[in-house]
Amino acid sequence: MSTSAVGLTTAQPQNREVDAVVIGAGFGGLYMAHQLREMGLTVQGYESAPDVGGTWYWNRYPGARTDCEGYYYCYSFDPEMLQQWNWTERYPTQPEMQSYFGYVADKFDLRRSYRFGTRVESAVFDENTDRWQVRTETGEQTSAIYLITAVGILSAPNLPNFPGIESFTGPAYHTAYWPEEGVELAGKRVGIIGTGSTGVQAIPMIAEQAEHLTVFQRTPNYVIPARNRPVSQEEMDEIKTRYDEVWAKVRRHWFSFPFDMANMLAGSMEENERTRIYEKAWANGGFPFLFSFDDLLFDPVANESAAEFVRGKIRETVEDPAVADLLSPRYPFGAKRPPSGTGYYEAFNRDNVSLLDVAANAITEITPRGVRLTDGTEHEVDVLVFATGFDASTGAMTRMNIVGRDGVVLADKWAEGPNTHLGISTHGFPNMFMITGPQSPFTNIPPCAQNTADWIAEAITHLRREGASRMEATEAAEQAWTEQITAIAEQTLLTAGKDVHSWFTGTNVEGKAAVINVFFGGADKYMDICEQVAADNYSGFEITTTEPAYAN
Ligand code: NA7
Repeated sequence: MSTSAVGLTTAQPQNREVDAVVIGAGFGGLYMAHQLREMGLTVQGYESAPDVGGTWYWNRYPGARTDCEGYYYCYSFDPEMLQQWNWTERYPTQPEMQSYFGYVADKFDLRRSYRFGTRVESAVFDENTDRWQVRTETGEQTSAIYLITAVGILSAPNLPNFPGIESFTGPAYHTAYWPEEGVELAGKRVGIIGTGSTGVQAIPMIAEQAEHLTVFQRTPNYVIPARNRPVSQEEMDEIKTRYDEVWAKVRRHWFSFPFDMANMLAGSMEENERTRIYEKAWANGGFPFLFSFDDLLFDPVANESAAEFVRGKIRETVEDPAVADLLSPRYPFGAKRPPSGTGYYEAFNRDNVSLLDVAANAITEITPRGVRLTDGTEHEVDVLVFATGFDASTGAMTRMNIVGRDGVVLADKWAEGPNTHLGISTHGFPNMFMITGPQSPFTNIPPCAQNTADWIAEAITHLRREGASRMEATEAAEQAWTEQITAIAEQTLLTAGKDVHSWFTGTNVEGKAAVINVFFGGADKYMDICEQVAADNYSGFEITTTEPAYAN
């Protein structure tokens, strides 16, 4: 097969052969497709959304915006792009992210390699040909040597199985499938279930539009004020002069942020001084609050100081003490991913917002007119919003029918939790590479996704150079990686709230295996490990050099 054709147009015939199939047109997939094309491989991309953007295509709910600042929540691979693109707000909105993806896709002519509005139904490894047979829901079939999944950590929506959910007579939406044309909320009684990062962004916006908003809260969150603001051209121009430094810092940071570590410990600091530092971080806003001290995620005393600081802010902001108490988390700060909010706690001071505790008084059913709780009360709403999160990390992978060697189905293999080497490869699934896969770090995603795509591109180059037909994680390596990520997570407080539903541990989805899904050793260390593995001739991977499946 020729590898000289670069990219495929959407007019290609069915049942064709390509070098690589890339699933997903978000940060990971788009860059992977670009890289593979640059290497001279033929690429077919599939994306279920009608256009590029991945999670940013789908999440159009009111208030949807990034929690990371735009200037480092983006690609860094192209210096020209960094100089051309201007962010207009500190935390870009969904439409601004969508424009950014459109800009990137246009610049590198990436759409021609994708089939949009096309969901992959199955990918089956054919051991006779060493090729993946990929089938879409539209019946299209493509075979590829390499299968790269870039399906996102948080992309498979979680809709809890509430009895009676089908009976609701009004419009109901999961936030991840918010209609493009928007939803008319004015004059409506709206109910929202869920107060994670999504609910936290949506609640103040919906409260401004709806006649009444009822918030069904199961677990409160530690919400840090985002302090969003416009970014002036002067500020953008200044940022552009120091992008090299920005990316160098990102590479060295635990969560891929362009910040230095605090070099301060809250656990041993005198209280007044500690409070002064928290106040400063609170005024600055956003994720950096989490990094105001280096021990917040490790030392229970330090952690409680941050937790109590936030609880104090909630008491200061929320006028009704009972509501403030209900909004105050009791689990360790960071055990659930802390959201950034704009006017979140303030929204609960509005006359048209009410907060219900569905931990103490759980939702028993959705009725035709609203939501019924354990105490029998029915809360009537005209519109129901499910901000109930995602079957994170593994969901988007296991919902596809991926079948590896010996007929092993990925969903079965991972029934008790995922096991991978580096979050990139799993034993029994040769030449399948995952970007932001389970057991990879949860960080500022774009830099990490880009880094992993680079790693995969290098690995594929290595395979082709060696004339190798298969590469997959060894069983021993993935067992070691699984043990390592579990041990690391247990050293942090991120898993300390064992009773807290969290997508970090799979406990947010009913019936899902409760295991740690994320590498919490730091994105910087993770990238070091990946580099070392490559330098060690891909240690932990089995590379088979049999009859090549392609002519080089
Ligand atoms: P999250 O953070 O998983 O939040 C989901 C919310 O939905 C959370 O408040 C849940 O309560 C609530 N939920 C889920 N199931 C139920 C049931 N059965 N009853 C009541 N409440 C329920 O998802 P998000 O979309 O907000 O954010 C996901 C990530 O996207 C975020 O971390 C960012 O990285 C971007 P719970 O806390 O489980 O008690």
